[in-house]
Amino acid sequence: MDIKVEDRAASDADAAAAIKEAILNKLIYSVGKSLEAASSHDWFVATAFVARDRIVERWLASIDEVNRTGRKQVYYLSVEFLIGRLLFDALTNMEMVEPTRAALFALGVDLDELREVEPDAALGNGGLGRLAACFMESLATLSIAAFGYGIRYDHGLFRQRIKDGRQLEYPEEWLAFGNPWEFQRPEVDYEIGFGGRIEAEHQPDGTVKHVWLPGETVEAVAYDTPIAGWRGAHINTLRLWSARAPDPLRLDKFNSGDHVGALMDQVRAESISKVLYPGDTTPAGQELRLRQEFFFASASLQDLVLRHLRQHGGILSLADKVAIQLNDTHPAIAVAELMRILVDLHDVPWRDAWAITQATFGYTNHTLLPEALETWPVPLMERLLPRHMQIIYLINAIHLDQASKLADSTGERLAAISLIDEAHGRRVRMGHLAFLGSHKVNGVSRLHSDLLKVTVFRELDAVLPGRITNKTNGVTFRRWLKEANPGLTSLLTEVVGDRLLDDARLLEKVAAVAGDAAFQERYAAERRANKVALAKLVRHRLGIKIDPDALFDVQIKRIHEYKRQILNILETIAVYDMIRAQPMRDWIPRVKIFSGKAAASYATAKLIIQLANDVAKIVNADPTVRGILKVVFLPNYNVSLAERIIPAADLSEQISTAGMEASGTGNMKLALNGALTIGTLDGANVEIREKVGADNIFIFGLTAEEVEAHRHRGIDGSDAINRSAKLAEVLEAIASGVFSPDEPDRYRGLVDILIHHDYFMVTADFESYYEAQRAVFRRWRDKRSWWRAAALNTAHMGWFSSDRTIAEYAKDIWDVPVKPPGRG
Ligand code: 7GP
Repeated sequence: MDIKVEDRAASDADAAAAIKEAILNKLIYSVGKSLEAASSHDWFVATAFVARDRIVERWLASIDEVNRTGRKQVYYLSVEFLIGRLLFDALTNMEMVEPTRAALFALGVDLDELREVEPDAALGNGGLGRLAACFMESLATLSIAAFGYGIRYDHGLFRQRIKDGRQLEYPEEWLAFGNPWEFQRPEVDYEIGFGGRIEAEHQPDGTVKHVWLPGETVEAVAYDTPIAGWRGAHINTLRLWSARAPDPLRLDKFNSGDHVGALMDQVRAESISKVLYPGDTTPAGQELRLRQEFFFASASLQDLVLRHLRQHGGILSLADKVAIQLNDTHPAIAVAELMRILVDLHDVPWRDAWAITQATFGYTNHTLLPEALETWPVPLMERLLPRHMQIIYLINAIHLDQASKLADSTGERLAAISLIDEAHGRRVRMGHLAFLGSHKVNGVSRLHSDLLKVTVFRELDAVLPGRITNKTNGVTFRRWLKEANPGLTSLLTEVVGDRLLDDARLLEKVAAVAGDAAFQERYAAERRANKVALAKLVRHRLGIKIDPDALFDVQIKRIHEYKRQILNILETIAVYDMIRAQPMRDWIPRVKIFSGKAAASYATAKLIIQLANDVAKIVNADPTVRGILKVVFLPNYNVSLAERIIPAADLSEQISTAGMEASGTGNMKLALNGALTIGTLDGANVEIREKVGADNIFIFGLTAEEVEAHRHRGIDGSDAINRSAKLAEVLEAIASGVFSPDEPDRYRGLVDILIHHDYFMVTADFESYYEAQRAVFRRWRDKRSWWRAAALNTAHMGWFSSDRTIAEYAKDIWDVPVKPPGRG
């Protein structure tokens, strides 16, 4: 053993001993438990506190440094932060995993067991929320001074259970046992107004000052979670707002015997931060949603303006020192709120205020789906936010006036770019407001950004050219490579060196060994270990036995018609039929793995879940396909489950209708971990193909342009079905109740949609998808070729690190410097 190694061993042992002491201390004095009485949860909390202490030391130093230098700060406003579990994020980025493992081991506790005890913070639905979480990590890693601002929902995304094949929703309770990562800041508390009236005060200089007198106020209280960057280089804050009533109860009512009525105001106020995405099918639900959005946008702006004034004195320098990114339209009301703060509260002239606002905001769009582009009824806005509605009218008047002076202006164009949609009962277009109030608007993949210019923002782009730009998404490799797949990460580190997570582009070096038999063997061995672990999980949760040597074919994401889980199910059934027809052929054993949640009110998506489960039931019970085909629907998809499935996936299903998936980020996580992609030319798949090479990805189906043309001709699926006997047979089986013998008509409606109203082009793409799957099989038979392709996927995915994405935002949108991570 050379001296250096000995030294390191000694210092590791010292580190472990120190952590052990610290954990014991926390267990006794902060958790209040003895060694003997401690539950796994107690050990988890004690360990989290130890990691948090280390983070806090650097956090305070980071805050101090930012204050001292007065450098520009980035504020990321998002109604979703899908952060998941934080223990391994904290330990990994503070480089404490191994000593902590050793320390706990010495105490008779298994770190991996503690990992499972932590609730999964599901403060988001899907891609948009997880992206915000990856961005927070990369912002800290690149030492950008940043805050994440969002809502501290008491209940995150619902817990999904599957009963008789159907999705049931249950409230999620991530806070039931407390949250060791956060700091409540009762002193950081802002008043948020709603309703009321506006007084116009005429000033001596002839101007009019508007004073908003809200009819109702709610308090926003801050809860801070420190977010550590890689190697603990810099620590930022995730500040989530919780709603409180100004008065905890009406004592007069209470004493007069109305015990429930006394709490009404409190219940009404606190409902704002009660649940993520309250159902908005009712007017009351819509109003609550708008209240949530204004609540967190206003609290965040009040907070950052106050910080700016303390640090820099005057409000006029705001745009030099502050960049605010709007994560989709949910925080878009912030544009009007900042104008109100500047004009009404700080007496900034309108034109200057507008220049500051535009220079400060950037807006990221995450979807082209028209139904997801928010609009609010004008009457609701007028009632809830009367002053903001006035401001929106004024912004709009100036905007339309300028546009009307352009040479090619038409009435049609003005109607299209107006902040008010007059065609659907007068609604405020929040996407347009975000667009106008920002200096840059970005899509999240190249294709998506290009499509923005010809679809939802076509007219605005014509009037305000150059504002739309692209920032292709990325994912943090600390979580999605190292934490999720430590075995593969060590192997890769051997090849590229231990700066892998500092500079993801180093992964390119893996390409040189991708064809090497010895390397492939080790790569495959890591995959197999992950598949064995997933098989164990499936067995444990569902009682289904799956073969780790089968091809794991994985589709994990929200359930939505455009994501086309149904296409995957149709192919499954087609293959199932073929195997039954010729059971003795040399079939490739395959496990189809589905996981994902459907929005509670989205009936078709829920029916698709049921179909997947019904098919699973029939297939898994059929002795003819035993050992060849299994179908698994893993309930309650969340970040932690993704961390288990992704490293075990062989094939990644990214099969959305082209032109509909803004980017996708699961596609990146899976390819990074060496799954080969089967996908359409949609979202970031296009760029993934460019990076990994067309030979190492299975592309099929209509392009976005072809989908457009096809839809123009009509969306009846009959022709496609008539051309494919396989497809016709599969649809007939589903429609006639083969998979729902207890209710033969269950899927007739679903099949009718495919036949007569196939907006998502399932039937049009079926044959080409089916053929692509056969190409997958052929490649799988040639294991050398498969593993080479898998390794090349890993090698070429470095560009999809969220460090790269964030560095681009920093340079092109926020104008802040980045400091790449690394030792020293
Ligand atoms: C998602 C997009 O569907 C996905 O393609 C993208 O990768 C992700 O955002 C991150 O950019 N959108 C949402 O999650 C969402 O809620 C509605 O969009 C606003």
